[in-house]
Amino acid sequence: MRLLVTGGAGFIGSHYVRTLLGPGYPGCADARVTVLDALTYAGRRDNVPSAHPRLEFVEGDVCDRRLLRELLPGHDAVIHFAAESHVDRSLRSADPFVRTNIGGTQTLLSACRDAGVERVVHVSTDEVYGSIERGSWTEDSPLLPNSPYAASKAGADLLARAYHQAFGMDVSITRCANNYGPYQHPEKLIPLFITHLMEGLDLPLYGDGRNIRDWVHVDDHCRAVHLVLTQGGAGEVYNIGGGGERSNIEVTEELLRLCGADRSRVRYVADRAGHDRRYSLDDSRIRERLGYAPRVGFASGLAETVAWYHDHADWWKEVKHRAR
Ligand code: NAD
Ligand code: TDX
Repeated sequence: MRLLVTGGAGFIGSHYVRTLLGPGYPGCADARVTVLDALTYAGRRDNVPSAHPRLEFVEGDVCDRRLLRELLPGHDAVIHFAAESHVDRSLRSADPFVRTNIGGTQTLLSACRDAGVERVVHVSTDEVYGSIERGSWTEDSPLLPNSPYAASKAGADLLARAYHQAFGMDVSITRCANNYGPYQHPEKLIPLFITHLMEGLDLPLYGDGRNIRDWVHVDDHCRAVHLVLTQGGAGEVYNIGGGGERSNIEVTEELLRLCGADRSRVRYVADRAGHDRRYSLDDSRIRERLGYAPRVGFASGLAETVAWYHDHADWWKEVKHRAR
């Protein structure tokens, strides 16, 4: 099997690639991987091996139709992780989000169709559904995004759906909850707070800190994406949950405990514009049809993540200070 992984130098894409080239996934021990990544502020070449007999790394843009035309032939499937991924950045400037998330997805889908690469997994997010006070979103819930990031991902989802409906392409869509784990950019809540604690800085908690997210370890997310790649239905959408709903203040308190700090380090700051109150997914479809269940408990996953950032200060310092 030969796979093209877009965004394979980012947090989740690189975890998927390292797993494919390392321990592997069932039935994919010999998979050859092409990573296509533009190496924006969020991507790092050394998040994946510098040389590996089954890896080809291409620095390039998913909006580059000519490059895709050259690259795609010979691949069996595409796993599309590449995106602008941070909500706060999308509130400051939405243009790169529309360009990469909507424009890039359209260019990729169209190039796949031209090249006869019909199997595509489009990696999306629970944020496309918007906020939910009670209950959980199913795959049939309406898309009601509340940030430019979420709106751009919803647009990409609709394009992915349309390529299946209109052209019969074998496209599946995944919508996962909040990820955490090693190699996550320190702009996101968990690594930002871990690294701030290590640097002696206060923790900026937005609003009243009671917004709720469901946390999924990146290893569980990637395993679910791979299940969808190998067993998912054409045109199907799969929610991926973690069973770990927590308020931001609860996550913060757990991080303070793991890092040996106290609540005096928390600083309540102005709320994020349009801040979604709660995300919650009903992921019974992927559990019942594909046998998915998260394996990493939040307490142990978070403790391992804190330990990883403690052991990899060179990695995050470079990433954190380059992004400013
Ligand atoms: P990330 O920001 O860490 O990585 C994104 C990668 O895409 C980077 O390597 C970047 O260089 C690359 N990229 C950006 N623009 C590109 C372009 N135009 N062409 C080629 N490459 C480009 O993001 P992440 O957290 O790893 O998220 C990966 C995917 O998973 C995204 O599609 C995101 O929407 C989705 N997702 C993320 C989460 C989460 O909690 N992080 C949850 C659910 C879904
Ligand atoms: O400094 C902060 N203070 C704070 O209170 C930051 C960065 C975040 N927060 C809050 C906002 C959210 O309620 O923490 C929560 C998590 O924030 P982020 O880490 O920015 O994640 P979120 O906005 O929930 O989006 C994430 O999950 C879904 C990813 O960034 C998306 O790519 C993914 O689609």
